[in-house]
Amino acid sequence: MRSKLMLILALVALVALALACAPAPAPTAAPATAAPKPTEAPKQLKGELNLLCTPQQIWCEGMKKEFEAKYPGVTVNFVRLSSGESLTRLRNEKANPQFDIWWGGPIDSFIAAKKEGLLEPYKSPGHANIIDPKLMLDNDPNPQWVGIYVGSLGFATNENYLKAHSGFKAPTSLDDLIKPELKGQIVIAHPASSGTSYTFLCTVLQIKGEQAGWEYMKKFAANVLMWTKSGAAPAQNVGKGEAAVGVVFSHDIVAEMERGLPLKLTFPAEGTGYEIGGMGIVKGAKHPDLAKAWYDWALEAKTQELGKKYTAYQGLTIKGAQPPKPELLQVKLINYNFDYCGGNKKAFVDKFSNEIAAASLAK
Ligand code: S7P
Repeated sequence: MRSKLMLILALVALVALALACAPAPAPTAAPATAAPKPTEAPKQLKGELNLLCTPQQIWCEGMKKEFEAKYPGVTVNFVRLSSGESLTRLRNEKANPQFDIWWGGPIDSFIAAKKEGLLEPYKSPGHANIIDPKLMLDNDPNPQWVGIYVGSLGFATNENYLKAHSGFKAPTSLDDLIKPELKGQIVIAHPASSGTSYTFLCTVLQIKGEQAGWEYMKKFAANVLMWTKSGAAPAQNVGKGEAAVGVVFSHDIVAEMERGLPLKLTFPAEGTGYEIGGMGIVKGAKHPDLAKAWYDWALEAKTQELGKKYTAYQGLTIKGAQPPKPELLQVKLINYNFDYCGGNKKAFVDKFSNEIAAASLAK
């Protein structure tokens, strides 16, 4: 699976390069009755779309503006919530849904949402353009979620901490994170609120096996200074020098490095966990036509390429879309089992909250 994903991403990058270098086709006269381009906005689309947005605020704001520019009759109201919070919100609003579409955040939570009957099936024409439908699309005849990006977990280490501690090296394995020298020096989000942190938890359980994995998490928790709400926040905490190491999606670490924070990015040599960022229409959405319009639009190559404008550097899921930083997926990935992690999300989060975080927070 891992090597297949890397091969696919490499092929996509090659095709994109070939297309970029190809000579422009000779212009041809447009037929008098040319059909409108598929991306052209249907004039009748009007109303308010209520978007549950899980990626970073800057990207949510950017995509709202982009969609409103394409559909001038539509206003997008969005709330940015982390993955776990989003799931709780959808669960609590099941009888009277306030959101039309959920865009972004690892698909583990979408798989969990589907299991609870919180999503609506939708067969988008855009599904035909998914790079790897087996991996990136709900394999149900009536799919309820689709992948819109791909991202790998990394470690962010403060460069100044490295300079000041000559014997200390940036972590390159899970076991480096549980060394005594990192006591009180790690920041990560809480897996109950954050999809990033849940990806880390489920990565540990898969690499180590459940029993050893939970033992590992106890030792890991002893080194954690702070459990944040949002998954990307630890890159800022570490960049500001509040702790030595953060566990964050690598594209979020790179975005903070570009904003000038002194961070070093490393990966666990045994392989790292990764996310497929998801999207799904909320069951009982009050504006289903607008939700479908967003869904279709989000599966266009040009839309996916907008991410980099808003410092979102994930890999992309649509054929022909040029990934902004393909190197972030050229790392050793584990064979992450999304069904296992999505199906067990509630049980694993509850176990973590009751047995590990409670003890860690009581310190
Ligand atoms: O947009 C960046 C990103 O890291 O945000 C999502 C993240 O999981 C959402 O935050 P939480 O961890 O707080 O749930 C990722 O899907 C995405 O790549």
